[in-house]
Amino acid sequence: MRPTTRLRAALRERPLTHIIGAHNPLGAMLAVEAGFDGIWASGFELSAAMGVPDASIVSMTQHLEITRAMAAAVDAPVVADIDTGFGNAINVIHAVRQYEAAGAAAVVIEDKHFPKDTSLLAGGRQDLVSTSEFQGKIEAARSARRDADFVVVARTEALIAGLGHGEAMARAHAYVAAGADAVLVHSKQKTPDEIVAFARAWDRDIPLAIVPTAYPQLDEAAIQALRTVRLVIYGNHGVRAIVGALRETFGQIRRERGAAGVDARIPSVETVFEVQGVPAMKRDERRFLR
Ligand code: SPV
Ligand code: MG
Repeated sequence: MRPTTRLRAALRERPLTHIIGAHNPLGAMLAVEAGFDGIWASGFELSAAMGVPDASIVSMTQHLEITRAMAAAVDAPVVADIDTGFGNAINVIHAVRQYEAAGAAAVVIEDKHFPKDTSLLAGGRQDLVSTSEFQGKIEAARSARRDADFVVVARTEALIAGLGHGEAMARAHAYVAAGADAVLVHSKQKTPDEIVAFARAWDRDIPLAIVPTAYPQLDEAAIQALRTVRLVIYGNHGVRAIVGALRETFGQIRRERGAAGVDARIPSVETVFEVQGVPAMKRDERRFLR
């Protein structure tokens, strides 16, 4: 089954689909190995990996090529975080065609102005485009897709921008009217209250998606009990784990002036061989190298 069809069916039929952020094929492969249903091609993760803020600094081409590489590395659906769509509705048309051709199963487009600022930053610039302008972007995304199963997710940042439940709900309804296949509602509150209130009030047969980074206490059992949220995105746990692991290991090698202390506690070179597909290459060598 195509990843687009698989994702669409999962959102329709399964109580909860869970995906996690990655910014390279290795991360995508480890996510699938861990049992995730798909990959979140996170703009925040890739920006951090490139050493720059998540503020429309990484180009569409850079994000597109990483998305393509991840989609080629795993069978699981890749959900592309395309921020604002890199401009207006015309940029969205171009982006959707490119991401679909790159093997993404879905795009998530958010209703902030381009250039954007990252959502979880205290005091970040969170200015939204008008509801009508964003409806045009969703309609443009729908019209640009070639595979009817390619999923277009509309993301509202109304709660992030502090505009409140009413505005978030009005925008979500407007985005569904424009043809969104799902609505991502994001929050940076440290408690899940505003997301829970939104999910309980949601009365459309269109799945909600959430990113429970700021409120991790809302676990999957609680999310599933809400019934209206059918996609959970773990946004940035991979890159945060990497920052911690690299600091710890690099620091220890410098402090101890040698690698003996870290050697036993970090994965072996053989483990990395396994992950990067060396056993399959060896089988191919035996078969094909004459
Ligand atoms: C990302 O992972 O790039 C996201 C989620 O968009 S967040 O960083 O929480 O905005
Ligand atoms: Mg993002």
